[in-house]
Amino acid sequence: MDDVKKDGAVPAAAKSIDPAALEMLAHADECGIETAFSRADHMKPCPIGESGACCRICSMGPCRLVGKDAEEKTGICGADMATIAARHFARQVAGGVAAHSDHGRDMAMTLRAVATGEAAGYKIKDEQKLNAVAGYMGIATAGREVDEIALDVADKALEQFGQPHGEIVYTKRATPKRQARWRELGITPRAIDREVTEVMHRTHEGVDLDAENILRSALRCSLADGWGGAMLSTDISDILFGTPSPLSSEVNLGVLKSDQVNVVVHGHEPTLSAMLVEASRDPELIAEAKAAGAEGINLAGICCTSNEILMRYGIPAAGNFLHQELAVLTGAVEAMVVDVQCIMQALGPLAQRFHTQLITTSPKAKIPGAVHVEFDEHRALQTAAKIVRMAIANYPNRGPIHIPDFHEPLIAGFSHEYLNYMQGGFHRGSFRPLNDAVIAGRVRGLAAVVGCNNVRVTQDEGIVEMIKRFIAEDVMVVVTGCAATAGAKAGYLSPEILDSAGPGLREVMEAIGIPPVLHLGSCVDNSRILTVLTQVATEGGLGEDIDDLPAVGLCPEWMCEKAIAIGTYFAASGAHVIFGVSSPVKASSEATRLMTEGWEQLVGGDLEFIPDWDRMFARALELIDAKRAALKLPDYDPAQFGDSGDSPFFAAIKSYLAEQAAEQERGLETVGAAVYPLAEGHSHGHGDGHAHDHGDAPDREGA
Ligand code: BF8
Ligand code: SF4
Repeated sequence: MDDVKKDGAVPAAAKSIDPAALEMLAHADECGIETAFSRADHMKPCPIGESGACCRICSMGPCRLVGKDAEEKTGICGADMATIAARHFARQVAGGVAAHSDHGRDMAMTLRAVATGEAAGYKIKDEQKLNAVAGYMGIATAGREVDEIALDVADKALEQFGQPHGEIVYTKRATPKRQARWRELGITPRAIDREVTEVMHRTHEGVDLDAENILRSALRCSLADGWGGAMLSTDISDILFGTPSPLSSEVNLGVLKSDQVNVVVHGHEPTLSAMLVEASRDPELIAEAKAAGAEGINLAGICCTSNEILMRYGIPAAGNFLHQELAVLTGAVEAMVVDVQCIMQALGPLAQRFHTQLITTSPKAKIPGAVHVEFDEHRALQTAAKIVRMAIANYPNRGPIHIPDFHEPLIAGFSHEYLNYMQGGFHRGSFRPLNDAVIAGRVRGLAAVVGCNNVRVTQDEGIVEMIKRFIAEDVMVVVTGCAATAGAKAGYLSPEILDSAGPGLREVMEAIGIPPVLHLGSCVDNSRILTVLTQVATEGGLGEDIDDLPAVGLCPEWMCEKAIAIGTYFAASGAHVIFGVSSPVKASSEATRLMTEGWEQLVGGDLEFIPDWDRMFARALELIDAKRAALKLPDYDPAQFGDSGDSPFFAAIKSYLAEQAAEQERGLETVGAAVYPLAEGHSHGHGDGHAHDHGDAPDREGA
């Protein structure tokens, strides 16, 4: 943000590193239309609220502690800066946990409806995952019907929200050391709703007034997300829609089609978007689209619902959070279908300036200017078909369109299960090759680059900078959420990117057969990262727990409360976490100290805020190398590994993609196909009902 002009406006070129976004922002200017990017020029963040120095918990305030001696001041009730900042932070955690976990609850309700035969259109697509989840929950599987097991799993999942006694069952999936530490500190989460409620209670006026204690409750609450709501969400989505395995697709606004009915799904839950996948492939509806003058129906996604259907069906991603308005601005979107979270109210008035129908679908989320078509899992397919028909009927209303011609190929669809499989085969899954590579120093460490876009920083810049620098330094990267989309738009999720990886990382990724940047899914799928890190920690040779690992979590462009909840549960699970943008507790040196040194002592992980990309990256490497030193691993030395050249494996992917590009030139649809060399022999279905065992031709159906 060094580029802010005197009038507060950010120069156009500094708004995004994505050429598609810049083209659309210029187009918006020509049309005289505002976007979040231009509104941010006229709306500076309030420095008091931004730094955590504003308390509006009761109506004697709002109390704002400002000035040089702000940290010596108190609010009217006597609350000091540390309490005020910690209280606000804890409420952000609770907000994020509530959002993710309510999503998880909806998934459990859908699973229950499927198990009882009330949700036509859905089915259990991954029985293996169902059995694994039943195992974690202590539910018997031997000799039982799938629906019986699924009903018990759904009920057990729902119990996690409000059980009166005990601990959240998935906390048992953490290392024994971690579980013991949580118990000792009294931060093992008990029930999801209870932890959210308790934070809201403690941070009510006049309850918990000790910043350390407030932040401890935030740790506990966040764990109810990471090892509760989010993890349940991921698992149940895998059960219902299939555990992801690699497939190819495309990303950016150029995936919208000038001659097709474009339906864009935006939001978070896969229940609706997965049904829209089915509807958009329905021959009857495709015929109706053709009758309306279109060549077909094109489904694309924004935000995390996009990640859900990208990971399992290869549906292309139109973009991340800051692309939502830009998609409508193309004039080519017949329907934008939204459910919950990260949906800007601005879409309402914006859609009205185009022919785009904005369709809200959740009873929890309505928007002025939108049409509401309520979705419920009992009539899912009919609702999806109705929505697609609305889009088709809208196609003739199109005005001029402007679709920027930017679309990048990408590989997505990595899951914990798939990584296990790649490293040990289907029956002897393992993380041994990766652990050995880290121990030897071929792979310097692991980094998760996750989270949002935020209009206060150049779109995608921090995310892409971190990914680029990490892989060049032989750090393996996993990505989720809008960060994954950012990385993909910049080309970092394409196999070509192996050429940008350091020599050690390159050699190992070729040997294991995975790219250096792995798309693990949506934001609830950050729980996959917890599972991966736990397995790396228990595999042997890298300590015993997550806080022993040379690993960091980064959220360069965080925007919402969910990101804060995620950062906090990673810290509570032992990871060092660095966020960008600005610190919501900056005003309090005490709260800042508690969340860094304080949490490191308590849980081995911490949460820092470093807005500068160079400093963020330097700090991340420092943390990785310090863990390597503590484990007495050899120093990382890039010179000791040579160029390995292309493995036959990657050569196969490259020729596959080249072939796809050629087919695309010939006008054939190729996105959404299984990445064959990667998926070969892997027996998980893609959730689209087409398992592709052993060496079939790539699955082109539905593409
Ligand atoms: O849950 S990364 S902007 S879309 S909050 Fe929202 Fe942030 Fe995107 Fe996904 Ni996650
Ligand atoms: Fe002010 Fe205390 Fe009320 Fe907060 S709770 S607004 S600090 S009086």
